[in-house]
Amino acid sequence: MALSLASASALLFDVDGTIAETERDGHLIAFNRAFVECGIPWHWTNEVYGGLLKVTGGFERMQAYARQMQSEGMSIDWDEALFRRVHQRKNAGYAELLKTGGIRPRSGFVDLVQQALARGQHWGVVTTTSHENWSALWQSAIQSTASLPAPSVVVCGGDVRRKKPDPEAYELALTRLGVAASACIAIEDSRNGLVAATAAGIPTVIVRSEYFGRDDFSGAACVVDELTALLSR
Ligand code: XBP
Ligand code: MG
Repeated sequence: MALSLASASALLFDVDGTIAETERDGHLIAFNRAFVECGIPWHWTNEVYGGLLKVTGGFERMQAYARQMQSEGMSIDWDEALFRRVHQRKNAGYAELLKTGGIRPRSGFVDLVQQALARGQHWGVVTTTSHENWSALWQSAIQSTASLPAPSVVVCGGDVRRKKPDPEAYELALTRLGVAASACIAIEDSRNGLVAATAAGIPTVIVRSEYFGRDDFSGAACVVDELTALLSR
């Protein structure tokens, strides 16, 4: 791997799929439970969800699915307030699932952050999920397994007007950190994340994840199967 993590000023991590595999055993289960609780006649299979993940943001994902249903002649009345409630229920259910301890950081994540801190580097989080979901993951899955100092910067979906693949979230992280794009390394798992980070000028490492392993990663500085492969680089 030509890219050296050691010379970077900051490592910027995506969350879902990168820090932890949160989708299949977290968000997907919580979405389906929320649909039942709110009387929405939807059930997303693993396969359907895999396709829907091309849309970043859980609320936007529901909107995209409603449009898809409509185009297939299954008319769904899009009631914004109702779907906001569904999304809130999904997020509450996601936080409950995290408390049961079934989701853990990906192998190598904690070591990678500790290595960065030992080198005097910053670590940060740039995600399209919400602060609420990031906090739930941080408290239930990360702080409970390792004592890590909080990230120097956290940019979430609610902080930006345009979510990934738009570079806005990464640009905001660079501004808040006061660090040049070329001095950072982004660690992402999806094509959308790669496009967002590289459009902000940040060299990007891809770690393959459950749903995005076969995405087109051209433009990535390198692609690895696990975060452990980045240790000592
Ligand atoms: C992942 C996402 C998120 C989660 C759900 O983005 O697209 O939308 O699936 O989160 P990233 P919300 O990998 O960039 O973190 O329901 O809170 O949007
Ligand atoms: Mg991701």
